[in-house]
Amino acid sequence: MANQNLFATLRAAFPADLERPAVETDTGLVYSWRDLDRATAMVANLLQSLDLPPDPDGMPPRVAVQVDKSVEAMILYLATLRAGFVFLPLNTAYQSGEIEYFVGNARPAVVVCTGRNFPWVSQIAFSAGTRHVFTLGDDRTGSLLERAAHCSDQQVPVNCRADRLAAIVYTSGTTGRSKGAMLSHGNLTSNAVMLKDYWGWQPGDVLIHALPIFHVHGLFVAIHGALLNGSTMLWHGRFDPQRAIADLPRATVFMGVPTLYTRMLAQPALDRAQAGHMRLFISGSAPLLIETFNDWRERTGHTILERYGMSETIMLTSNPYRADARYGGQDERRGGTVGFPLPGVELRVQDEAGNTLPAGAIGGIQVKGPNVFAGYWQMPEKTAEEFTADGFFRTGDVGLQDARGYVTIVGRSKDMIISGGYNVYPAEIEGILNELPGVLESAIVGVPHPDFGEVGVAVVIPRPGAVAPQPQDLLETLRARLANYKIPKHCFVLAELPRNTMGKVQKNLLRERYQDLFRKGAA
Ligand code: MLC
Ligand code: AMP
Repeated sequence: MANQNLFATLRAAFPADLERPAVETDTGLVYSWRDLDRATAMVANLLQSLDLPPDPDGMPPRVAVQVDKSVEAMILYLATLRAGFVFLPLNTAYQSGEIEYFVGNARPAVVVCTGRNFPWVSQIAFSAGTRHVFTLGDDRTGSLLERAAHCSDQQVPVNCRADRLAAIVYTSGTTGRSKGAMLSHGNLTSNAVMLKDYWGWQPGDVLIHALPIFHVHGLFVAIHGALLNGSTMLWHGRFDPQRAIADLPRATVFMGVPTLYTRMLAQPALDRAQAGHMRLFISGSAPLLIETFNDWRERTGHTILERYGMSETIMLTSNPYRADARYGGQDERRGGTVGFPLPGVELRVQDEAGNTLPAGAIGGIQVKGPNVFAGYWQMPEKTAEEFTADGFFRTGDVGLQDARGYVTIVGRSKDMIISGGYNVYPAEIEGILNELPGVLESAIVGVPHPDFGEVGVAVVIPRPGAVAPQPQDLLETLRARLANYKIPKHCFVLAELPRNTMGKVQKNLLRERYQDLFRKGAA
């Protein structure tokens, strides 16, 4: 049986001429395919030399990584796959309380962090029993590379089966703490191989990589796509709309969350000539407004291809790249929809009683396929809750599939805000606010925002008789405890929350009340 290690599949797709550029960075560095091969071998050898034992139940050791975006951070990801260990990416915005939870929950054998965060991250890691903490800067500094420099640049990718765990991606829950979605080599490989065909990757494609690499979109969809096609990546350390537009004439593929598209549209330099060399613009992770879809077509002549996915499933649906007989030959990218279930993905819409609904009816979206994760890390009861008896995963998204097969997402049954492509869970923030002195209760709701699509607004009710808390103080306290994108963009202190006759907080009324708070010109 061939090796099912994802790295082996990616490596087999490297071009024959390893001296060609694989990555060109916005700081002027060029990495050849040979550089990627050698560097991933060296880091894989370093990880293997640590003699990390598997868990008693056979789970491979985890490598938890909270570092700034860099090519070396990508190399660390690929090396972890290569060595047969489990990659655990962590958003750089996470604060100590959040990191403490992830490290305590996943019990990584290795933690890699930035030099500036080493004092507190290493303390958390060592207290949780992690034996190895390395540093990695975005300027090729740190103990990880220093140690790897002494390792051989030859390494045979660890032989593994498709169901071997490759990555754990934490996604927050509506209640309780974050859950680690366990993705296997088979989940990642099947999705990547299918997308290469579906999105028509072709020789000569060049990808602008401008997304963070600690979530599914930038880490898996973008990187796997380029590597599997032997395509050069133009690597942007952080998204800068001017730089992205300036690179369009050298590129053919761009992937972004909707905020990236609206920020580029705000630049006068974006026009048809500048985008003339491009083949494909892909959007996902959050709803793309029809205005953005239309404005983009008008300004650039390109129709954005919107797709839909999740940490638990990687990519699920996509608008067509070209007419495909399997989908009735449709080639229209329809704004406001997320397209067809991808090849191999079964998708159905069910009501709460578990009846599968006909075309056009709105209900809960459920999915099944080789891309769907095995379950949540050490949370069998949460896993069982999210799967139906016949093995479909409940996405928590609400939508419909029309008679032609196009899927439209109309809402979410999960109480979640998507802000600039990041998920924010109200329960996590409310839980902190409710514990603060002077606070009786609170509610976080998502409202429209011109830049981030949606942002959180906090409504706080003071405890009777206590000194009413000041909104700025509450926000400051949250800032010290949570990743910055989770901080509500506004805080109101009110006398009471609207409730229905059952006593349930009516978040819909709060959303209505504040829906114009950030409308252009109203903020
Ligand atoms: C930054 N800020 C945000 C924010 N990003 N606020 C709300 N939502 C966000 N997403 C705030 C910071 O808190 C800070 O506020 C200020 O903006 C400046 O921070 P920054 O880091 O300099 O911001 P910027 O670089 O402009 O980042 C914006 C962004 C970034 C849109 C480029 O958020 C981003 O890269 N988003 C992409 C997320 C992504 O990759 N999602 C994929 C998930 S995978 P202050 O007050 O502290 O100054 C997934 C599955 C799938 O969903 O289908 O793909
Ligand atoms: P995450 O948990 O970060 O993987 O986020 C997954 C969620 O992002 C999905 O459950 C959807 O709610 C949302 N999402 C992803 N792509 C789209 C899209 N194209 N349109 C609307 N929502 C999306």
